[in-house]
Formats: sequence, C-alpha cells, structure tokens
Amino acid sequence: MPGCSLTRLLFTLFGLLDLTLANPIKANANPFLLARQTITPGGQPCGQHGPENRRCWRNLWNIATDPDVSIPPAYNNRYYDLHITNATNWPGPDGVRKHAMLINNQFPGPTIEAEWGDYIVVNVYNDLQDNGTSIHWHGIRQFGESNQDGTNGVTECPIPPGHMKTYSFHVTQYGTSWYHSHFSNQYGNGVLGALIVKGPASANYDIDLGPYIISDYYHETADRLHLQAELARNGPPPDSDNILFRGKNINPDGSGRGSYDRLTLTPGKKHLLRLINASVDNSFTVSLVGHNFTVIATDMVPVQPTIRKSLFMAVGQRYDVIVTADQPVDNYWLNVTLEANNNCGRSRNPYPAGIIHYEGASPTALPTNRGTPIVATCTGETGFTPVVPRNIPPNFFRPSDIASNTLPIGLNIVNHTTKGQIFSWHVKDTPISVEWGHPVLEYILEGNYSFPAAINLIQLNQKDTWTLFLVHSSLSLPHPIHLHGHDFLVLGLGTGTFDPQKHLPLLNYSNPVRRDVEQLPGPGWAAIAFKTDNPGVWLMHCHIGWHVAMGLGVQFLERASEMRVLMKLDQVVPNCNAWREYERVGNWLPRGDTDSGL
Ligand SMILES: [Cu+2]
Repeated sequence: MPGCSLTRLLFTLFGLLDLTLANPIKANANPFLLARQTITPGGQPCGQHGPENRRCWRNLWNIATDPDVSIPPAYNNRYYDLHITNATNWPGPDGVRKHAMLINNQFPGPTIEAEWGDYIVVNVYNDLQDNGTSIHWHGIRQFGESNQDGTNGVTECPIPPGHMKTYSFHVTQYGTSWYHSHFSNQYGNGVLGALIVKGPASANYDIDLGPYIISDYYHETADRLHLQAELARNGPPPDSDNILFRGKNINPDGSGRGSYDRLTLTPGKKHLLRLINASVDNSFTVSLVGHNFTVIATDMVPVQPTIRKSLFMAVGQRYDVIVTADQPVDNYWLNVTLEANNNCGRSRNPYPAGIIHYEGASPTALPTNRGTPIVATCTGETGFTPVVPRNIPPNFFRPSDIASNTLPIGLNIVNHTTKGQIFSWHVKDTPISVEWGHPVLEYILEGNYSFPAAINLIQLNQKDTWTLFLVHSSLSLPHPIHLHGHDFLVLGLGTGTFDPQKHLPLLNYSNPVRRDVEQLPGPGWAAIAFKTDNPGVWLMHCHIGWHVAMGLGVQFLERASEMRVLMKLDQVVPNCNAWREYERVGNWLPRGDTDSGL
C-alpha cells in the first residue's frame, strides 16, 4: 500500500535497475487495481524537496524531468467528494442574497490537492434540484484518459440530478489549475474550485500559500445573464457586479457590505502564490503594490524564473509566482485592473483589490498606498521560457499547411423566432452545439464515425505529429482560447491578418511559451501547435462563458482508432442511460438554439 515505506524503498531499489522503461500511453486503469509502477528516475538523486531545494522532487525527479518521459509512481490516491447543490437564498460574499450553485456548500469549492504522479479520485454528486452537471479538470492533460475529461457532450453525458459519477485520473504534470462545470454557463453560478498538484519548482520559496482564485462575480444567475448576453440589442455582455479574491470582496456600491480578502505573508520569507483567473468573462492585469512577481509557471508549465511587475491573466490562465516579503511590515493592495476600452470585459467594481497583509501589521487597517496606476492592456503575456523544452524543427510548417489548418472565428447576428436578433459565434462557420445525450466518446464506442456537422469535429489521425492551427479573428474582441488534453506551443501571436509569406518565417519553433490558454488578439491571429500524442477527443474553445455557450468551440478527435483499446469507453454508458432517461422527463434548463451545451 502507498503508505508503506518499506514497499516504497523496494520499488525504488528495483526501479533504479530498470532505466529502460519507456512511457507507453497506458490504459485508463482503475487505481484500485493498478499495480504500482516500477520507478523510472527522472534524474540523479538530488535529496529532499525543501525551501532550499525546490528544484528537487522525491530525490529522483527534478524540475528538468520531462513528464513525457518519467513521472513519480502513483504513491497515493487522493479522494474527494463534491456535492453540488443549488442555494436559493445564498448570503453571498458582498451582502447581496442570490441564487447560486455551491460545491459542499462553499464558494469557491474545496481545493483538490495532490502530488505529482498521484491519482485523483472524485465522486461528483449532482444534488441539484434540476439540471445536469459535468466537472472538467481544467489544464489536466488526461494522458490516455480522455474519458475522465468531464466535458459533457464530448467525453460524457451530464450527470443527472440524484446521480453520482466517479472521476479518476492520473496527474502526470504538476502546478496550479482549477476545476469547473462544463454544463453551459453553470460555473458562473459557482461550480468551480482550485486544483493544485505539488511538485518541483524552478526557484526556491519558503511558504506555499496555496491557490489564489480571482474571479468575476454576478448577482444575477449565469443562466439569466446568458439570455441577456445573447441578445444583439444589448450589445456587449453584462458587466460583472464585482471581482472576488478567494471568494471575497466588499460591495463596490459604497455600502461597506462584504469584506476584503486578507492573505498573510511572513516578513522576510519567499511565498509561492498560485494565481488563477476563474472568471466567466473578465480578463485583467494583476499587480501587487511595492512588490514584483517572480513567475515560475505558465498554466501547468514550469518556466525559468522571470520577474514581472504585473501580469495579464486571460480567463482560465494561471501563474505560479513567488512573492518575497521584503518590504516594510504593512498591508498592501493586490490590484486587478481591467483594460480601459472594455475589450476584456467590464466590472462595476472600478478598483478591485485584495489585501496582502504582513504578519505584525494591523489586522484590520486598509493599505494606504494605492500604488502607481497600471495601464492595463488586453494582450497576453509573452517571453517565458519553459524549463523542459519543446522544439519543432525549423520551417516545419509550410505555406501550404496554412489554409487547411486555419480556424477562423466569427460572429453572426441571427434571427430567432421569439427572441429577435441574437449573437452566434462560430469556428470554421459552425457554431458548435454538442449532444448531451450522445457524447463523441459514445460514438467511438459504437464505431459510429458519422458525426453531425454541428458538433464541429476535426479528426487528427496522424500519430505523434506536430500539428499547427492558426486561430484567426477579424473582430476587435480578443478571446482566451483553451485547449483540453494538451499544452500548446504558442508559435506566434499577431494583430491583423496572417500573411503566410510574411509571418510564417517569423514563427518561433524554439521552445516558445507553452500553456493551455492563450489570448487570441482581436483582430488578429494565434499560431499554436501541439503534438498528436494523446488519443482522445479534446475540446478547444473560448473560455469566455458566454462565447462558448454561443458556439465558439471546435473539437479534435485525435487518433480515434486507438481509443477503444486505451480507455474503458463503456464507462460512459450507465451515466448516459441515466441522463437520457432524465432528459426525457426532467426539468432541465431549456437549451436555446444558440446554447452549445458547453
Ligand atoms: Cu470569446
């Protein structure tokens, strides 16, 4: 058993003898039955992970270990129960009672914590009165485990009310992420939480302060807001009523309701802060008065330590940063600033902020220094260097690759019989709309490859091949583009139109920024690439909740022929049967014809 150090020692000794073990993609084994793997060291013995030795992990792995080649064995299963409920009169953090959906009666939901190589086993109970749910583990690669990705209509059916589904997945990478419902805009009602996987770090720190979720916040339900957002006559989507820091903030209406979040630093120490933008719509710039951030990870990709005064965070993005408490003992504002032209959304809170409190400073006083105003943009950060490099051969992509691999994003205004004119987003002319009652994995299980056009599916059949996609938008709005199942390489970002002759030679193939969400400039393009090394079906979508619900998504069916052997696809069936039964008779949210289901 995992707790037994003698067993672990024996595994270690035997493991050292077996240096040849490759990393074949493995079947989705039941962790209860899984034989513990033989240990393949990821590096020379380096000692114990600690404040002065963060690069090292469990002696035999380190920050330079390539997780595609070696990961620590599954020492532990981490068990969690998530009960999703609807609260009709929730007090809320800023004094406004509202309808909400909570996980274990809290917002944000409980933090899921594991260590690199562990299995995470989560029982998700749909205790809602109405509506399905499905929980997506954002940024978790689900290597060989596409059926655990929790994307309803893609990898599973929604979980109907009164039912439970167990997700179990292996964490082959480490860092900071979050989980959230993928059932239309449901996470905007509160169904989200942090997910952190402990592992090595590219710089030393003394104290891990854990996840720091920053999220836009609405007093109206996401379901009703979506109905407002889709009406063309309403123009841009609704402003957020507030921005919360770890689920807290004061109400910006001047009533003083609510409270600032206060996070304590120990003077003189270095602190790891795991920043997460878990918003529905707002992307923003984060800065801490009087302090810099030393960035050590972009999403779940460790990078060489890089000092920044501020960080732009698109919806869904994360940064692991180190904050050194080297300033006078006091309270400091951690400010969030939105771009002035509202291209990254808008909030009714003009100065969202949380408090960073030095131990020994007044526990109640507010910071006095508002800091130098930040000129926030709506543009993704660049210039990070991943510790474990990924390189694509120079000039690998040719001009002839561009046309077929371009994913144009567009917006239509369409006439709806009862609603009038509504917005409809599309990728390659198709607004994605998934089938909750018939997810793609069930198609594969049935051997049925006749996919409806509306699910906007692209097949990728070549094995282990670098694949380029040029995401392009001619509209002025930027979009945070998120891919499931992979970290993509950001080969280039640009404004305006992509010109193959001019821009192709400028793409960076040499260990560029790698992550799972990137901000597509508007109007502009993003050239991203990933290797087809993870058979499964993977959604790629804008992480603005309104946009993906209005169709801004596409899905990749990667190496479908291998999936039936690799994972237990029939696992989807019992829950799908239960969902289809519920869908016939249940009182679920009526899907409008522009709601993608995602
Ligand atoms: Cu978008």
